[in-house]
Amino acid sequence: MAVKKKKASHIAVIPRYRVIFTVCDNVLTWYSVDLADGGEMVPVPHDPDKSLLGDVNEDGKIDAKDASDILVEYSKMSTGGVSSFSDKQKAAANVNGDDKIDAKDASAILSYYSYTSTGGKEDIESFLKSNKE
Ligand SMILES: [Ca+2]
Ligand SMILES: [Ca+2]
Repeated sequence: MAVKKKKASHIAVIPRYRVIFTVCDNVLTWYSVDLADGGEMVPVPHDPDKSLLGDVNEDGKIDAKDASDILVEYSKMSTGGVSSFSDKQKAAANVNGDDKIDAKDASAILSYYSYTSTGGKEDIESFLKSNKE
């Protein structure tokens, strides 16, 4: 029996980061693309079940959009609404590691975002650790 070639159902290109995501049978694969090197796609080892802490909307960046998604989710939950986050998004959203997704997580993401936009290089986990009050 011939093996059917699987087609990726989603391809997202994030030029700024030179990253391409493909989703094939619900498996997310990241490729880093070296534009200086003829645009060759190199798969990046990535565990599809592991979420990037703070990246709630899964676009590869931690920024104000993620914080705003958290606030929307938080207000939904606090008015008895149904969560629209996947388990992966919940894990990414709970940046301070308690068992709630709330305004504290959004504010931690915003501080981290302002840190990286002013040239901060630490990842969010070390950033939060060194900024714990
Ligand atoms: Ca994001
Ligand atoms: Ca939390």
